[in-house]
Amino acid sequence: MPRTAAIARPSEGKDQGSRSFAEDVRQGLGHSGQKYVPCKYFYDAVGSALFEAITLLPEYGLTRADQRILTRYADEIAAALPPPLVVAELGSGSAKKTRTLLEALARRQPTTYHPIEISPAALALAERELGQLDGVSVRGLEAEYLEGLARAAARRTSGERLLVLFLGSSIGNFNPDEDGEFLARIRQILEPGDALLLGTDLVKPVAQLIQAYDDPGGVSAAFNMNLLARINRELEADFNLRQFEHQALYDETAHRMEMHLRATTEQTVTIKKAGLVIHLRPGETVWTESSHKYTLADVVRMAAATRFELARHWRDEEWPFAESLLIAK
Ligand code: AVJ
Repeated sequence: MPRTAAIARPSEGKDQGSRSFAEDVRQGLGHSGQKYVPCKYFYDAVGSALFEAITLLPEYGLTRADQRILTRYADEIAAALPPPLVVAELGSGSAKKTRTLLEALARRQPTTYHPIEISPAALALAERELGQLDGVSVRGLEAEYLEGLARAAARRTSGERLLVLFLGSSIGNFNPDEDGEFLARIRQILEPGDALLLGTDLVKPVAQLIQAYDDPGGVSAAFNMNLLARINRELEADFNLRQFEHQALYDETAHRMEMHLRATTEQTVTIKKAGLVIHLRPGETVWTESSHKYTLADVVRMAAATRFELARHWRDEEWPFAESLLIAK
């Protein structure tokens, strides 16, 4: 779906697969207002490894909460979904947290699992992580979310239902409206009776969120900063990383964590392969990620607006997080 060039926010961007890294950087950094880069570009081999490290941080409780729900309720989730079932996961990453659910499904009958990833490094991890499981055949798809999902849907045989996993609150990377729009586009690919298991990080105290996105050891900072390093490597740019700092802030009105890279000095940067020269004022930021936080009411509203029925949900209390099972109507 076309988005206007005037959007001065870093859209999640994962479905603009037709546009290249150079073109997206050219648009986002060449923007006359707030500069931005779509967050999907975090995930090169270095960025994917740094994200895996973030998931291990004591301050970043999100992944463990997601994992606890999937482990604790794997059998309940499976019981809500009649076989035969094919599983497709949007942005599987290493797929570590998907294991227990696949095991629960495969105990009933052999299950095909399609991890969908733009990062070949992450896809290789997923294949290694789950390729050995009894009763699970892993068929990875290196693709953007919706393109991969369409391919997974096309491969199923008649009678098989599709279970789409969109875990880890990656939906939070979309701007408001775009999240519902994205669910609607998933729904278009699905048949009635197919399902979507949607992970959403819930609103929680600001101090807890800031720690999670700005851990004292600097792993989140390195993850964010790697985006500039990647632009240097792949687009022949000359960002001096030492003249930037990581910034994580919470917009209380929008329920949104934001990550920025803040120029500490005035500077001029050339990004050769994007055909771009930019000037940054001291204190000016490049907006690199939005991570929206939800209430259950938000999930109910999104489901209702997109021809899904919210069948069940499970919550983690230690780190407020919800897993919602949506059935296509
Ligand atoms: C993978 C998008 C869910 O927003 O929490 C972690 C990515 N960014 N630390 C998130 C991320 C900074 C993460 N998601």
